[in-house]
Amino acid sequence: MNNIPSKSYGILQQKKTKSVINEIAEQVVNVGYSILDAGYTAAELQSLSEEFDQIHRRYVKTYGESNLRNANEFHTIRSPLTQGKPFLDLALNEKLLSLIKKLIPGKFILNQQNGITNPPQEAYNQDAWHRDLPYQHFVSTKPLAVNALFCLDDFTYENGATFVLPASHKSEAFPSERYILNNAIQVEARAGSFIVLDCMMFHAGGYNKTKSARRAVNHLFNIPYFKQQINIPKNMESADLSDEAKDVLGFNYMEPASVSEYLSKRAGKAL
Ligand SMILES: O=C(O)CCC(=O)C(=O)O
Repeated sequence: MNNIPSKSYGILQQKKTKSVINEIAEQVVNVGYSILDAGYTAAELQSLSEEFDQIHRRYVKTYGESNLRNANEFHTIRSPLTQGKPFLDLALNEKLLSLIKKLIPGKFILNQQNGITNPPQEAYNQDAWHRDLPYQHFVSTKPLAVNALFCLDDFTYENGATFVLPASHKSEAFPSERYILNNAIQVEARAGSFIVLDCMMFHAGGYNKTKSARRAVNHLFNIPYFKQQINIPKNMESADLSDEAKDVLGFNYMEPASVSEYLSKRAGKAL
């Protein structure tokens, strides 16, 4: 590409961004995806990577390989944050939460966290185009949910880095086959970054042509009106959590079991 022009004319309004986080948010809003460096050191990344493999081995032992394969779940770890503190810390990553706050107005909760392995030279359950609010065909002026795909390994063209259809969060329907061929792009990213997507943007994992797995941890954050994929508060001790962590993990948004419980939660609230 040649130099991008820096001059302009006939412009009455221009967005101003004062920080990297704002620039990333601007890109997610406009084209549906961007990349955020999570800020981990090489040693922290290495320990997260080892913890991922350990949890995966334990998970397969607990739930059984044939059961997981039968459910098309063998390459996924559901809710690793309920199984290891490093994944809880990942979901509450400060830089990530400050970005999510800019993208989702008001309150939001973590809907789900999933460890994902794109195995070498094999199909897996994320290699088909989808939205992360699947089966939904609407557009909203503000994101109702945002996903953050943490790259445990470098995402490269060869190992099947995620494909996206830029700006597809702004159209209700899945585009035509020809449009997909002309507009799909692959997002390369370094290990230690989050690929952040408007959840309504169509995306798919690519085919991993290499001999090593491409591992990731996906997070979906949404407005508190959508129920969690797996109830996080019921699977976690809250004693050591900060108020903000409890809020993000959904402790304050569990549905009351009865009218009395609803009324007691409302006690002292003006609105
Ligand atoms: O593995 C990937 O690159 C895509 C993951 C994905 O599509 C998802 O978690 O929703």
